[in-house]
Amino acid sequence: MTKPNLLSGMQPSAASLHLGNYLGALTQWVAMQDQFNAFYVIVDLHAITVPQDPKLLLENTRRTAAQYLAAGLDPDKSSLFVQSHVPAHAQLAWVLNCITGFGEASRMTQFKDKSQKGGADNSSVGLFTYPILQAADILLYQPTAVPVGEDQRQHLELTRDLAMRFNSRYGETFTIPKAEILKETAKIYDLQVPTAKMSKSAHDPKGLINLMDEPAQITKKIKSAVTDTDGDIRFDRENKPGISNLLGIYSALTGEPVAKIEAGLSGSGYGTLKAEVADAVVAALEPIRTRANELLEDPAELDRLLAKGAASANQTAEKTLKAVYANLGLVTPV
Ligand code: ATP
Ligand code: LTN
Repeated sequence: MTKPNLLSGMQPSAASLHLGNYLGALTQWVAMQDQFNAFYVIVDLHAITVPQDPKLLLENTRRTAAQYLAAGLDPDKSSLFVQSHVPAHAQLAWVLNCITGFGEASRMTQFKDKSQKGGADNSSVGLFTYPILQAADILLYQPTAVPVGEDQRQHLELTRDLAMRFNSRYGETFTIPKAEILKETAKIYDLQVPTAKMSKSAHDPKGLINLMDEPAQITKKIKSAVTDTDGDIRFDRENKPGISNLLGIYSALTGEPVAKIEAGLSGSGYGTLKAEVADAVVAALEPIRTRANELLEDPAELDRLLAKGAASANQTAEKTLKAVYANLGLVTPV
């Protein structure tokens, strides 16, 4: 039986992914590779909707790819590729731009948030049409499932609306995709501000654990994590956010339920909890960092793996784009 298709995407926006990206998204993507024919795209064309330093964009795209491969995305099972290597993304985006209402695009809250921060005059038209390019990313691969965080729900709704609109105007062309919202329980918080989600835009780098951090750095950050003064190792997100975050990280990494971890550590101090969490994080991330660095030392091999992903993605994407053009009434070139 053929497996259903799946697509997800990530921006190449930092030199390192963080523990939240890893536990909240990446480990779930890795787990989904067996049940699905998965396409994972590094969206460099989305990244340029805001100003980018070309050198950093180039470096971060390779670094992002290396970390995904190192964490277990298997190029023999899934297609990992760079968006700009598959021209059909930009081509389908144009078509979808032409069936999206101006008001409809104006209602996207991510654009409103991002453009308010930078001021309307500093926002590009590309940022405005970002969700339409995202719809193209998805619809080209006819996926049934699109695993994303809660913040992407509105973009997925737009994608579904555009797919249904195109199908009803021009005939069945697209599979209607469904958002698979990633587990809220896998949410990781900042070590210094444990009520805020761990984010690469954190003000204090001490709150952020990067996949590419050295073990000593990781241990130091966990040992200086903010806790509380009551001395109890107990999960209570509201009153004990720091301890709850450490327990959540420990549980996500070891697969042990929080209650069992609490019981095992009853009577111990916060120092013991921190030491155990630090060991678990280092043990999980060290092989990933090592493998990612190996891949980065051999850019030719990395580029070869990305070319293999792009070849497979191009095949599927081209087929969809051909059907779209034909159904629209564009003359097929001989
Ligand atoms: P930023 O750091 O700018 O807020 P981000 O780190 O959230 O960005 P994204 O590219 O938006 O990164 O997210 C990539 C994936 O990682 C998404 O699926 C998102 O849900 C997940 N993710 C991001 N941060 C966390 C977190 N703290 N805990 C769990 N999952 C997270
Ligand atoms: N907008 C998404 C990244 C993204 C994406 C996609 C996710 C671009 N294209 C297609 C899923 C499917 C984000 O900011 N996380």
